[in-house]
Amino acid sequence: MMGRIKLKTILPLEMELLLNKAHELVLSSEDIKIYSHIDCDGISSGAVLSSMLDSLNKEHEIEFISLDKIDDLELNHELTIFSDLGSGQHVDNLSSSLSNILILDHHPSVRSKNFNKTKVSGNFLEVNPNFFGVDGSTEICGGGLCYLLARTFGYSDLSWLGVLAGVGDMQNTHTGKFFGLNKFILQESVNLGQVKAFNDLSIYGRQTRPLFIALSFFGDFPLPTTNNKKECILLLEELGINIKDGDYYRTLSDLTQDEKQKLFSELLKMLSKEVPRKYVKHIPKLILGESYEFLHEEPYTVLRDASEFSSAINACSRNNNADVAFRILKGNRSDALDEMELLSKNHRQYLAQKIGSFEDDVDKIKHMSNLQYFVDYNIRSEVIGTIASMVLSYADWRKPILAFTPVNNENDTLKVSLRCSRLLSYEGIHFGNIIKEVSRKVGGNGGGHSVACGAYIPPNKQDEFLHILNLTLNDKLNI
Ligand SMILES: [Mn+2]
Repeated sequence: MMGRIKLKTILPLEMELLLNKAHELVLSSEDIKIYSHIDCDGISSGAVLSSMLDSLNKEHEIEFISLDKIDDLELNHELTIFSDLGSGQHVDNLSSSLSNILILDHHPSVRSKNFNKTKVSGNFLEVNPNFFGVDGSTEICGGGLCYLLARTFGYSDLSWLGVLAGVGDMQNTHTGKFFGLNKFILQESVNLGQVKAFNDLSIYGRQTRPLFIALSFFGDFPLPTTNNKKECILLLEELGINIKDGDYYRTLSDLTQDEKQKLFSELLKMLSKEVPRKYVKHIPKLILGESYEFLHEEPYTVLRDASEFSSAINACSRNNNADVAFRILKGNRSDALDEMELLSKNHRQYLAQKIGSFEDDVDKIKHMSNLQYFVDYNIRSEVIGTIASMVLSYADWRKPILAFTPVNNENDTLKVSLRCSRLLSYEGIHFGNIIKEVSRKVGGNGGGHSVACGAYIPPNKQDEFLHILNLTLNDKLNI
């Protein structure tokens, strides 16, 4: 299925040398602290590093943090590792002669490759793929980098975590599959029999959601089936696809190849009707993609499918329980799993309740010429992006949607999340880069992916931010 890749053909030599230095630094340290990002990629990164250090019998502590906490850290361990964060921050300012610093991050760095380390006390090692022409948004994520380090110690069995991290970080979103170093890591986990990779319909909920429900959430823009389970049941009946098998509702993973083919053709027809002709060529990318199954996990659980697994991890982290996800990633399949189920259930209920308010009142969404937005101070900032994605299905898919909510009760910072249909990005627009520029202009900071990104801005700058963004998008949105 996959063309074989040799690591040495895709891993730049300089990066390999840096990883070897990182290897030495870890080996020579006895007292280690890890700070990792509090999202799926960051928690997976932490799980890789912690498992690696366990195997090496190295004392270590781990903490999952958000980016705004970094400036206030005090480093007092022999070695401090920053994973999935650190590059975008001036952690070099935190250095002290007591602590060496290792950064394993794939985000754009505030430093250059040839950063002058003379002002830094102690060792300072930054492993960042972007320094070496490897794209940190599509070719490797934080978890992947941590895996490459673990691999230098021979721990190939952690490769599945690199796959999960990549999915969680949306590294495969644009093309529907992994390539570069991500593909290499995938290949290793496939060879070990940990992961099965296959092309499939990209309908979320492959293992755990009844198909007719999964289908009702499908689509980058509203379809007759969107948020309409009755229509979904009718559609499946028309296609001759049974909804149930005995007493059980069938999931996408139960469908035969023939049934999937029928559903694919139907979705292709439905979606193509909804978009301007020049976008029709992109439609298959919205319906099909590579999917990843963890073969050591039970079928019909959220752990079996990589995108369901990463959502469950996000449900933990967004409810301040990164530790639960971390324990599961390190192998706990008992109490942590129960906790995750409960968190996921509460998370879904919370989302449903918040979305309900948009069903009742579509006027909550305000429209400008090139964008649409809503402000809801009752939505927790950790989930505002998730809600924005869901609200997009009630809004105009031709424009991005933005959502505003305060970061905390002090009301000193406003969080903005932006989401849009992938179709917009296929024509070359990258909202992560745009929001970075615009937020900077109003004294904030931001960034992210082409179709999912965000920013933090001063609370009194909302209107100015919207105005500048709207202007910036003139001539860019030509859908
Ligand atoms: Mn990441």
